Amino acid sequence: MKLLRRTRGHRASASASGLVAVAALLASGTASAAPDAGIKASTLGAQAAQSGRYFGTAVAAGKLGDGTYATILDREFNMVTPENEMKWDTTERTRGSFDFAPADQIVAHATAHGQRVRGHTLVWHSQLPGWVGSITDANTLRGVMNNHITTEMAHFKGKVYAWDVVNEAFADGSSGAHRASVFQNLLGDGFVEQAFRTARSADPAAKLCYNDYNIEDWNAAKTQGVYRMVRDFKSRGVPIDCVGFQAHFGTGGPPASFQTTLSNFAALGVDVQITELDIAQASTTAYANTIRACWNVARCNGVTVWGIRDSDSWRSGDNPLLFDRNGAKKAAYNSVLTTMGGAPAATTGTADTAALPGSYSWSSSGVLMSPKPDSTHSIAGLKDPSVVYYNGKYHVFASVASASGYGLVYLNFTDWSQAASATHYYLDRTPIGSGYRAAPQVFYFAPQKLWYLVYQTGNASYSTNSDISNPNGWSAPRNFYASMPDVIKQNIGSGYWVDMWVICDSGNCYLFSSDDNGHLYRSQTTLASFPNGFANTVIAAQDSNKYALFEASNVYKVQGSSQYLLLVEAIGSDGRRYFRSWASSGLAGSWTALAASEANPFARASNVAFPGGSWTKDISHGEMVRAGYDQTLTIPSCRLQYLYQGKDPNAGGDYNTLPWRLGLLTQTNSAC
Ligand code: 9MR
Repeated sequence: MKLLRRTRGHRASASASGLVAVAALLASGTASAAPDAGIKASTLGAQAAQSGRYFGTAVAAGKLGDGTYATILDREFNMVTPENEMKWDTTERTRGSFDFAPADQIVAHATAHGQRVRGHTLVWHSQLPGWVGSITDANTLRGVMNNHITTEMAHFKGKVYAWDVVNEAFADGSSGAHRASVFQNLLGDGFVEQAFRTARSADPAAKLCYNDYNIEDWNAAKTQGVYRMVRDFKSRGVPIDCVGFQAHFGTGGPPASFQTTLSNFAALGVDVQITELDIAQASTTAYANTIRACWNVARCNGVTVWGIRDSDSWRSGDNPLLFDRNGAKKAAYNSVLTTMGGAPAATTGTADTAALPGSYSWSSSGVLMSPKPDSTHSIAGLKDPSVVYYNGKYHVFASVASASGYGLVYLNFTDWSQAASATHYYLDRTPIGSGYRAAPQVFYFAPQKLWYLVYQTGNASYSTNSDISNPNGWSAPRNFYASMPDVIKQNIGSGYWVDMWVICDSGNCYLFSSDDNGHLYRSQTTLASFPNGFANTVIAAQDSNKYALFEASNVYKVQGSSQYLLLVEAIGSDGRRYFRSWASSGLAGSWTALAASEANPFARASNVAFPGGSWTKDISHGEMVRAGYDQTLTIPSCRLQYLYQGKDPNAGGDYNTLPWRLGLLTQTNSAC
């Protein structure tokens, strides 16, 4: 993003510079070798994702406020199962009166951190309120069961990836038959089929699973009973998508036949998952054998452990989990990670996690969004997009530029194919007001339950809103700083103070900005003080060639890893815009080159394919499509997408009147 009323473009001077200097970033190191295939991640979720799988955990709503617990949860796991909060005795304790508040808390946390949710469980004989158990009439029970399934699934529609529709319907022992329960006793074997059919109608997009324990041994009568039921369902078209194997194991771990069991079920045409894994005393071999059994079966698409620390376990006396009571990784953790193909992080200091590769290739869409001038807004360029996916929609904020200056616009749509037809809301008609407002960045600040829109006005400014989809809800601009920090005044030269960017970790928030003069600045405040208190402004990175470290910086947290990603827009030797990238293990840390040169860029016309026609040679100011939407700015570790501005390569003239349009890059060299 450029400053208002810039009259001079950069292309001539950039070409004159003739080359891009080798990065002279403060405290930079050497680029690590690009992993060419099979990246070794150092967290469970990121490594599972390398093979398209997930790694999940059971979560208790009451523990989300525990810092150690939440830190491990958000670092390691990309699927969560509410341990008790979606069960009948919580959600419908009295007939017809539903309480989803505890589960909503977990779902909100998961969504904000880019984690998917497994719904557990709709129909189960246990943790069932007394009033259901007292029903004596089949029709009443059928109605009650269907209503429970429909109401709960409707509430979480679009937010739950897979449901344990029925849990533990089969008896232990040698019968291979259903266990006694109020459902079985009044409705017979058919209650399971009824539940699955009702579930499919309630949320056709959710995966529907049957979940049980002691069905891991292929030779067990219970396993055979469940297998016959699934085979029968598949042969008659009863909707079932997956079978969950709880895997609550004794010290020896899984039975020898576990992999056979998983592959035999998968051969029926269902996905299989390990849904509640814990192993008494957590032997490394027992955990490795369990993971290997799943990884050897293509349709085994995820593992969930039943809790984080031993102290969180329902069988805590057995110390069955991957983290000890203090939250330290146990030997079993490293065993699981290496069995999946990952590499344990170094225990001390250094940038340990290589979640992202060292080189990139992309495919670009055509133009997805163009200016929509109206009677009071004549617009040349649509620029600087910020995007979050929230509540089933992409929400895009962007600059609109013209000879008369800069403003902001908002649009939303459900799918990229709908972007072109979205309505453009001009934010100068809201309390944000008119005048110089540009380069927006949007995120949800979870501690305050408020959306923030950060933008430049000459100062670094922000507005807040409780509803991202309501353009009129934004507050009037406020400034982060009383005035330009001294270090910027001293270094900005003839540049401009642009492109403010906020990102927070669990303790602090950081405000990055650029000066179009080769400096990236960083200020800091505490999470508790945000949005106030930004101070200690320092130069986070610099380059003696200002075009090599120009503007439009983005900083992200890589999901399931301890890696942060820095992108900075540069102007290449051909005068075209492109992005360079660096990684760090901390937001205030030093940045190590990732894909940071013109020859090995993060995103440049040279590593982007344009299947629909090459409409731009500039890959300029934009934002990654995030995995979540909160202040941690978490992005996925694979299949990255970047919304950017590009323009007709033949267009020229005053910078503010260039015909910028928005397009989407999708990573094509992802290992997963
Ligand atoms: O871990 C759960 C524990 O907190 C509850 O008290 C218990 C109540 O039955 O349920 C535990 O989770 C169970 C899961 O829902 C179904 N499979 C067996 C799990 C361990 O008992």
